[in-house]
Amino acid sequence: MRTQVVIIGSGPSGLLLGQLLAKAGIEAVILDRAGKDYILGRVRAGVLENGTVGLMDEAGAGARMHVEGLPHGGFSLAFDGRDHRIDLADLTGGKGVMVYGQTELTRDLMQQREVIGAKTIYDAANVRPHDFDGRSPYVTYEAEGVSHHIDCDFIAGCDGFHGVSRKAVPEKSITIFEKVYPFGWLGLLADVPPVNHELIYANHPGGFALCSMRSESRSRYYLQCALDERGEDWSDDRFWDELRRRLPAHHAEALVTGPSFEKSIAPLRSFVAEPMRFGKLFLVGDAAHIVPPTGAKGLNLAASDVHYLYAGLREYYQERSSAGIDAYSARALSRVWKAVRFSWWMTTMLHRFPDTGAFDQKIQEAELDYLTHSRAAATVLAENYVGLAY
Ligand code: RFL
Ligand code: PHB
Repeated sequence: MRTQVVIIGSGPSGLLLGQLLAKAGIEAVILDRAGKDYILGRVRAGVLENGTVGLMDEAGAGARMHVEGLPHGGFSLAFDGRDHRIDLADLTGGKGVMVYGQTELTRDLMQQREVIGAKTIYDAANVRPHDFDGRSPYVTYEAEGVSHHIDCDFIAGCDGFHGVSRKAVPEKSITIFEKVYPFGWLGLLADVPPVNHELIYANHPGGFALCSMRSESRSRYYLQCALDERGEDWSDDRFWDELRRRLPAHHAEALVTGPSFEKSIAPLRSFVAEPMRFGKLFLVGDAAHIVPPTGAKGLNLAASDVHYLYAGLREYYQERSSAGIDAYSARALSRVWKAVRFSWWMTTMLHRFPDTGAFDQKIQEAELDYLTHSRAAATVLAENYVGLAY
């Protein structure tokens, strides 16, 4: 088989790239080691920047998001028993974010891919990129015990943090930057109305808490937890009690609880692999970088990578110019590092670290106080939260 671009990974970055390339008349085959239901069963991000919304529209997959997504013009920082609203719209000249689950975004992209009849191979085993440093790259995989081989012009590694693309690059050609945080997030999903119409990021002596949502009737809540804790140790009652404790009293009283249908723990890390291009192989999204979820940037960074790569590939095929693909890594990384910094800063400001001393605690309190009393400081937060320009 031959195609123009092989995309490894059918998560949001692979699907978005595939859809945009198809719109530009560029043929791509997507390979994923998992099945469709497994991919759609993963509960992850929930906040989309305007740029991500725009790319979904450009991909022809934005219709349901505009009906069911919840546009938000602000969020709350809760500390010291009180709420402090960050008015995103006022601080950024009318911008905001869209609350729409990654699962739904992925479902919409998969559906559009079916509509246009583009090829996706699920449950592909032993997917391997080859010869991306040479002239004739190709990808091999196995399906139902049979080996396959796809020749292509380019390979897009959209296969997430644990994927095969980054690992296929010789160690000496790649530089890794990493920071692991000494805690995780315990997430819970339940069909109860959200405690507040906007998100609440809470800093509390007992640890960080986040109140988010998926719809008017489905809530997504998170609690900072120790790394050695297990989801099974947290009954629903224990989770709700702890969440109430970490919220200002008026929210704690208003919290509607109910049975959860998803509960999982995610470790927090910052990770960047440089560069993001190796000959004809491009790393995209989580395959190249991970951020702690505190800034809601993971999925949005995957989308901005796709934007730069798509622009480069379109230029290559339509204008016979390699300028865009040559600039891909530098362009993407420049935006990635700003989001890595923002996510690290939000994480540092809002969580309790096991080794936080009295001095660090005072600095955290001063930072939150400054942020909620200085328009200049709040503007810096808002501008990053809604997403920096591409
Ligand atoms: P994905 O979504 O991980 O998709 C990668 C796809 O590649 C496939 N794959 C392979 N296919 C073939 N061969 C292989 N060897 C393969 N290895 C993997 C996988 O099956 C999968 O389908 O990466 P992508 O597309 O770059 O998208 C990135 C986003 O998913 C990610 O940035 C966010 O979800 C990160 N993230 C969060 N981001 C936020 O903005 N807010 C959040 O609340 C949030 N929560 C999370 C998260 C990521 C988590 N992870 C990675 C475990 C919570 C969790 C638990
Ligand atoms: C979510 O809704 O899952 C969510 C929202 C904001 C974040 C992280 C996760 O910062």
